[in-house]
Amino acid sequence: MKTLVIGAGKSGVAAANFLAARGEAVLLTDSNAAPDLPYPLHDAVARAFGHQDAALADGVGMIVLSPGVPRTIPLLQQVEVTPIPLIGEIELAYRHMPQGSTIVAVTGSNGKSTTTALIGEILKIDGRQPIVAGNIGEPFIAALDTERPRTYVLELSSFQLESVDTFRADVALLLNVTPDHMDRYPTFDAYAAAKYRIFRNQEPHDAAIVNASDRRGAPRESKAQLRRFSASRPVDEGAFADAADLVLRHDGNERRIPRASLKLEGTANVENALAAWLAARAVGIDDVSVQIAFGSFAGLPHRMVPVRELDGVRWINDSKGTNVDATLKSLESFPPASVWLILGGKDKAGEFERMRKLVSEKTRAVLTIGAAAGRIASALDGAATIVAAGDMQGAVAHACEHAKTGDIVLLSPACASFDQYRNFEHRGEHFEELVRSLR
Ligand code: UMA
Repeated sequence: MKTLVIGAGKSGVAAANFLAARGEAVLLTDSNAAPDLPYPLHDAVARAFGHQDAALADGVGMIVLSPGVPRTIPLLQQVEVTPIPLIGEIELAYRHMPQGSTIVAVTGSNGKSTTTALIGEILKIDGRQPIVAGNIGEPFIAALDTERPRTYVLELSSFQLESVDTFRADVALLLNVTPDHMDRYPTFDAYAAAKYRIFRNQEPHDAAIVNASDRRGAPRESKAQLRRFSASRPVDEGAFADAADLVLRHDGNERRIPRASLKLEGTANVENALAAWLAARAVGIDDVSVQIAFGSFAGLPHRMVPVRELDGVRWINDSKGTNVDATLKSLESFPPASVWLILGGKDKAGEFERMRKLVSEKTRAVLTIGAAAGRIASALDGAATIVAAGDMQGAVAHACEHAKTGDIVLLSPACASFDQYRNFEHRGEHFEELVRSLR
């Protein structure tokens, strides 16, 4: 029986190619008649582009769903009554992963890409040759080594976690849960529940790493060993920051790494580093490798990247600030009344009202762009000067004309990018390009 793969983006094309290369019959569908295929498609993959009706499921033994495609699409509602198993690309890869492989899985509303990359860096320095994949870029199925056991560091989004089933992480990290993707989930609890699936199937020898300030912690039924991290208070079994040190406590032993050896800045990154250290410990990595990686890891593109200083104005690309909490964290680090903040993009039903206090304290003006501009303007009405800039070019031009020495122009849009861009990287690159061409 053939497999139906829904969505011809990175995950779908990688899944279809993987199955076709194994000689399995695959039908790949996309609602777009001419999807922009991210990789060349295997010749043996049948295509149904431009329509997604229930007839596509005829003679299908399994459905592989792309993370960006919600379960509410008519095709899936129609096949819901038939017992066709539905999985995601993460589950598919897991089922084909050689025995003896190790999975470190990272989720959270913010910080997951940085933490995933940092754990990858630590493992690399320790000589582990890890494979870093998932939401961070290359799909798990495309990165899978079917020949020999490897250590995988996977960034997993709530979308990807919705469709895992037998998947089990040796080490599962939940960094934080704050509202995001409220256009996809009916309630915050539904979104949080998807994130908690990262702890699914964990066994007593596995580790569950959670934020000590998250009142939910790990699920009550979890058998895994619980480790907590906190940037603000000591924890007994876990990692925390005190004045000058990062501290890890386990089984009555305590190890310290000077906080100053961490190259990344900001409280959010202290939490990410503590979580990464706990993950590294859980897979048997030496603390020396952790400290070296803390000192060398400079962060990822599109996250608080200083692009340029021009006439005393600093331009910063934080295009990865795709939800309200990410933008709030970024904004925190600047002096009062210094920031020209570019906000907007595809509206994910974010609660922009929660930004009123910090925006009124930190910004000179808010420059709105994209589809969410109207909602942002009404949510922040009276808290800041709002300029309807329309698009990125308009925002950059306005900031360039009005910003004075000592000001900061920050792109941290608190929205997804898909109304005007392919993804947040594309948006960040456009911003950097516009900023570099300023004279
Ligand atoms: N499509 C349909 N039917 C629909 C809706 C969409 O066929 O009803 C098609 C679209 O026309 C498009 C394809 O589905 O051709 C897109 O699939 P996708 O949105 O799942 O995107 P992929 O390219 O497969 O990328 C996905 C992740 N994207 C999303 O979850 C939205 C990527 O995360 C991830 O890097 C990649 O898999 C590899 O694992 C990006 C992301 O934005 C970075 N993630 C969100 C986030 O971080 O906030 C969750």
